[in-house]
Amino acid sequence: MRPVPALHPLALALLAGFALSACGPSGGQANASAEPAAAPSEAGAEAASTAAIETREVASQLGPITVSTLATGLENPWAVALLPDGRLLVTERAGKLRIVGTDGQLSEPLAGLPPILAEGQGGLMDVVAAPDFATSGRIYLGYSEPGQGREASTAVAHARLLDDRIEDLTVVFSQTPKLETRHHFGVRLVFDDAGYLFITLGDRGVRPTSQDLGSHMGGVIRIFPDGRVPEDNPFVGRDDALPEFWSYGHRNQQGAALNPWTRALWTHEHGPRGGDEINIPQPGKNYGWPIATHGINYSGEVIPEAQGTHVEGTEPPHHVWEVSPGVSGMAFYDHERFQAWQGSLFVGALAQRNLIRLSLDGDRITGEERLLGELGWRIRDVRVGHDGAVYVVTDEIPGRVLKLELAG
Ligand SMILES: [Ca+2]
Repeated sequence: MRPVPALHPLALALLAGFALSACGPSGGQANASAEPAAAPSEAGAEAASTAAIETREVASQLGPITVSTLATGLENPWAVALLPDGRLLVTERAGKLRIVGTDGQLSEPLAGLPPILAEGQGGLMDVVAAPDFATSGRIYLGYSEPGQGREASTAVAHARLLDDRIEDLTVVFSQTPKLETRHHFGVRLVFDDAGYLFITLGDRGVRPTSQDLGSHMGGVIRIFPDGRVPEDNPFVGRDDALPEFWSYGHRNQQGAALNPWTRALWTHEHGPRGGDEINIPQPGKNYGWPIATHGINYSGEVIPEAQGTHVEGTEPPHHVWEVSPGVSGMAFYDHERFQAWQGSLFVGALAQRNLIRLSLDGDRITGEERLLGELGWRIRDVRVGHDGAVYVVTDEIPGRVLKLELAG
């Protein structure tokens, strides 16, 4: 069992001021603002006296988009999962998991989480509902798991979701070896139609590990939902490789989704300075990092291991941004509600502070539009809801859960 962590003073302040910005239209709850640094144009002083959902309209190529703030006051929210019953699950990197109820109420942090190393880029990251959530109540969490001393790794666990806690937590994957670095943990979780669980990882800031099949770093992992390794994984039976690998040579993958039309896994990854990529990972293939990259180091120096943008034996990216948006979160739009968005791929941008909408023709990317830029927020995650709305979280303090609907 994990001891209940002491609340950070900031968290206490936030909680004290938090009365749920997200009541329904008839909700009468008073709302003390949880936005100490809000600009005058934001909720600011008005938020202290309003209980309604805050909405605004932004322009786009396909017409105005209504942006509703469903929750605010969050600490670096990282992922939003849409549950079949209409509730939302939201992670905060600091190690909290909350429910946004169908009445718009934001819950207190749920109890029962595993030990989480919330430092640097690590913390509680992804959350998804299991494919059989409606009957099992099971969710999957991706997070950084502390080890001995300063060591940590990315790990994945499932648990049963109750109203105020999670129960029966079981770790199904733990990246090996554990390292002392505090960045490039990945991680996104995707189930395919056959029920396999894909886990996207990062290189933990130790570049050569991405080419080392003896360490999970830089891999796309494929396992059964209970952690067992499928016999048909590409490296099963090889002495020099861990059997959980699906593909390798990735840098830091914070976006992944199942293409709803081809049913294939798509992922994206951060380049260093330049060279953010989309890949369609194939079994056993090498996606090149760090020997093949379109990017250079943040210092302006070349990557020491890099041999060029394309290297024999490695797969070129399906799509590359020569200037890095800082990609995080990925969602295909396949819903009848907003026909104009049908066939789009949404990707969040952290560094460039907007939401990317890519147009697709089959697998081919034919166009790009940037949304929400005027709001100035780092976009950490994007998902399409069962209601056809697009849900986004902002990597800020206070961070928000946003709902996007195309007007008209
Ligand atoms: Ca690559």
